[in-house]
Amino acid sequence: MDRALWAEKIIRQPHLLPELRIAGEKIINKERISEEDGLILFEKASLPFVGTLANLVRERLHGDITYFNRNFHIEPTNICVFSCKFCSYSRLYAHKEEGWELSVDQMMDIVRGYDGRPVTEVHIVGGVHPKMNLQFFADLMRQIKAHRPELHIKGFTPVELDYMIRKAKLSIEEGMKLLHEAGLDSLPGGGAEIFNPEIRQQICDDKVDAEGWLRIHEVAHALGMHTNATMLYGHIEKYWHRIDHMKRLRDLQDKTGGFNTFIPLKFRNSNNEMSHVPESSVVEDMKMYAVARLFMDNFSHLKAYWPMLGRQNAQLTLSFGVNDMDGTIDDTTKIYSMAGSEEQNPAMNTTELVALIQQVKRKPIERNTLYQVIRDYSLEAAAL
Ligand code: V47
Ligand code: SF4
Repeated sequence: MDRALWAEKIIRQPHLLPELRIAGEKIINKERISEEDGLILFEKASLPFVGTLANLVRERLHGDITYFNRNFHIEPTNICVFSCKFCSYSRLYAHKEEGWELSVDQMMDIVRGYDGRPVTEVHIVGGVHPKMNLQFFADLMRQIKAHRPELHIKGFTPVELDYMIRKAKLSIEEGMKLLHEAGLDSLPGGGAEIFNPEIRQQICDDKVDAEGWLRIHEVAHALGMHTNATMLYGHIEKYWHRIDHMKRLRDLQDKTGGFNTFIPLKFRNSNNEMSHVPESSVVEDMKMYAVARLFMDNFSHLKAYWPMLGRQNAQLTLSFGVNDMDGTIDDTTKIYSMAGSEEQNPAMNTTELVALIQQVKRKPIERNTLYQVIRDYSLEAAAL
């Protein structure tokens, strides 16, 4: 059956709560849903209800296209001055013998290790090390660009940026301009967690707050950079905290249009101070993606980060609003394996990513960081 008819049918089913029908009608009519609608969808809608609508929106925007890229990560250090309770990865400076600290030369060796390989993006994120300052990272980026100018540098969360820019005694505008000129092309979505102070104070009270996070992204957008946004869900937050978080992002996107993609990040509970908090079920995960697709109407892309979700569940999200699978990763990140993800050595080659996407009848497209098409694998299916 045609997707739109299917959606029509699901909102016309007998005994449906009137509030759900109203929210569903808005979505079918391409109207924006309110915070109240979003909350009702989380609280009262069944998974098939939100899934059908999210799939409709996904296919309206992208058809069957599912993007991925060829990327690798550099994690300069896991030493961190902050102590987020959900973090399984960081070590305090006082215990620095348990962590790692890479020099610029060591990180350049990682970059050179990709010489001759068709990666398009390096993702640089780590802990907030008190001795790795803004000049250190500006030097790193200048060296990367001197070596491989076309490699897109997506790096640093507002947590790292706020710390290094303040320490350099620069304004956010000055610091971001300097880093952009040194080679920083875009920002990843990390550090957002849950914006609402009621939760933020309980899970990460000492790092940059919501206003600081949003301000840094706004400044980046003003400089012409694109950025991503995340939300760490499935721990002690309530549904309304998720809506509040997404609303703040939607408002900034209305203002700047600078966000590329939204990435809900599922809380994983191994080896951290929140290990007593159970992880969310797969039904909850799919609902999260579906409601995100419906609420974030001004975000073009919704990404499932497979190293955190596991590749099977990431594949499932492609029926719940997701149109982007991140990238090849090449076993270069430890954040999620240390937090208990089933992906202990996250790496997928393009053949595996393409197969994962095609197995659920979607169309794999390799993109660059800015979603320009590099290769359409659906045109060469027979060759795979
Ligand atoms: O901000 C840390 C999260 C984020 C845990 O922009 C955890 O393309 C779950 O933001 N369970 C950093 N999540 C990673 C990140 C990211 C990853 C991939 C792609 C992009 C992108 C951004 O990781 C942190 C935090 O929210 N995180 N610990 C944990 N135990
Ligand atoms: Fe540090 Fe980031 Fe871990 Fe928080 S999540 S402790 S800021 S590395």
